[in-house]
Amino acid sequence: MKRLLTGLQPSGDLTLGSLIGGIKQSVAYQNEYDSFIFVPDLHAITVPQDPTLLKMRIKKNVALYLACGIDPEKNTIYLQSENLYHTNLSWILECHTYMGEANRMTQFKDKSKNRENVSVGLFTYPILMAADILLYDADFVPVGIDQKQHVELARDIALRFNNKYGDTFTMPEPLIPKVGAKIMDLQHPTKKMSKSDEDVKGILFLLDEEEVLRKKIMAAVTDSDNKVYYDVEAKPGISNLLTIYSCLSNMEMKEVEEKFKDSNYGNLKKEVADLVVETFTNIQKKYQEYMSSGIVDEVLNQGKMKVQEIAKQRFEEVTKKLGLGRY
Ligand code: AQP
Repeated sequence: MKRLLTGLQPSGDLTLGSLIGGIKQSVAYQNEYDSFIFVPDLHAITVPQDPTLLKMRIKKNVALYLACGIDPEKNTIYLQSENLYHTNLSWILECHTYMGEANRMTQFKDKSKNRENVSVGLFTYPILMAADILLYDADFVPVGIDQKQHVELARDIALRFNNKYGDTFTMPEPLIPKVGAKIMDLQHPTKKMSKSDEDVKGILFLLDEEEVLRKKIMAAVTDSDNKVYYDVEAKPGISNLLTIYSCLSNMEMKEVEEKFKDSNYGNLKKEVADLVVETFTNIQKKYQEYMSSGIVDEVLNQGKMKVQEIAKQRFEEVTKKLGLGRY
């Protein structure tokens, strides 16, 4: 069975973008693939974090994975920092990555913009992501379009390593949704909706209350021609709302455009808000149940044992090939 792997960093509360770009794809494929989903807490500390909030978000992430439909019977669920092989392998991969390759990562350029004291960890983050993927022989990695480049870097490093030391790593492939590969900020529709942005007016958090969700959607930035159709260049705000509707209703974009072709912007926003509220309310109910049960620790304990065993074997194979150690 092919393996699929995904993770959503607890750098902020999960958003509609996290749901559509990451979790939804894993849910859709969990019957077909051996699915791994983890909490990349080591990635979160590439930018400053409040330790109390971070600890809280780790649990919230897992409860939200389950509430969004990740089945613990069909998925291996684990916490990155509980398996030290991720960072150990990352170092080895760093030593097989060229500066030029790392320098090309556009997400680093975006995330380091307007930020003081950027950490080296933020720069090398894609290499840790390569270790996350290559440690477990992942065949597929569901990602939004912004992370495609990171999966390609993992492929390049894997190929280089395999060529030099013999067949070791599986070549991963990015799985990018046809629609919704980039959900945009409602206030800045040419910018990705990101969970750690300080201005939260354009971000739909999975745990936002109904009133807040409706307010944010009704205030979404659009344009002035009052015609509803999909055109990302000319109408980024409206196209984003249509994308959200298409992803949450599972309707093709053509059908969504047809449905709203005679609507004004107010009606479109109201229908998007209704659908978002319905989706999020269901998730929130389940989330509360999972948070108050012991299931989060249960699944993380099970996942930890399983992945440590797999990672140990892979890491020992790698160190042997490199000539590290005494035996
Ligand atoms: N807005 C989005 N649209 C589509 N996909 C998205 N993803 C995140 N936001 C969107 C996808 O979700 C997966 C997990 O991403 P992540 O949380 O580990 O990292 P990220 O891409 O850095 O997400 P954020 O929200 O932008 O986090 P911060 O603010 O901390 O940088 C990935 O596949 C991602 O593409």
